Amino acid sequence: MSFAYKFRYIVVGDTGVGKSCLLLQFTDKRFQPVHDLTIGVEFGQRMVTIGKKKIKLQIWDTAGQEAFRSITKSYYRGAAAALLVYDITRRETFNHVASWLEEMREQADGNNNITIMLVGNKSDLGQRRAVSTEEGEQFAKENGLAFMETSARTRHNVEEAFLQSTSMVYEKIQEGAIDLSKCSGVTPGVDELCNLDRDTLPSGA
Ligand SMILES: Nc1nc2c(ncn2[C@@H]2O[C@H](COP(=O)(O)OP(=O)(O)O)[C@@H](O)[C@H]2O)c(=O)[nH]1
Ligand SMILES: [Mg+2]
Repeated sequence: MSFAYKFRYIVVGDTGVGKSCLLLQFTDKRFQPVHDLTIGVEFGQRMVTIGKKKIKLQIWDTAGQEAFRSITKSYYRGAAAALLVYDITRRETFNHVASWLEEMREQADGNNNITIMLVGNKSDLGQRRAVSTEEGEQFAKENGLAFMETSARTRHNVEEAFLQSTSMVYEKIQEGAIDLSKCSGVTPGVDELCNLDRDTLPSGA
């Protein structure tokens, strides 16, 4: 199916916070109750519609590598958007958010325009909450991130987290704030290429 743009997404955060489950819920509308590092796929894909434009999201998962601190630079490179996930019931996963952010920005390779959404996952476990919504919001505000609390179990805000960040990337494209020739994580699709001036395209495109 044709699309206007393809956005490369990455999901980061401590092991066990629900990254693979968020991806599975978004692409497959399923929940995986057992934490199994080997279940992580390399990436999942889904088409969304923003305004009238079809946008293909290609979402990369760490596939368990985060547990061994062995995520490679190529994982971060050329990401249009990132979900930075912590678990609202485990304080230490929130404490590590700052170092994930630092790592992501270090590895971004001059792509300073990555859209980052801070995600407090497992909102269905409110009775075991160890990080307040306000703290999450505050951290996001101070660091220029979008913020949302989600549940990969109940699907609460899963769709919204992806759609809101996709809209943010799309707005940046509209404003000309994303340089498509750099490794921005945004690839124009055939739909969009047809609207561009053919003289400006590389030969063979
Ligand atoms: N209650 C609840 N459990 C969740 C949620 N998201 C993930 N889990 C559970 O948390 C564990 C780790 O999830 P997983 O996606 O493998 O974490 P990852 O290491 O960050 O990829 C699994 O047992 C999931 O079933 C959620 O929103 N609510
Ligand atoms: Mg995983």
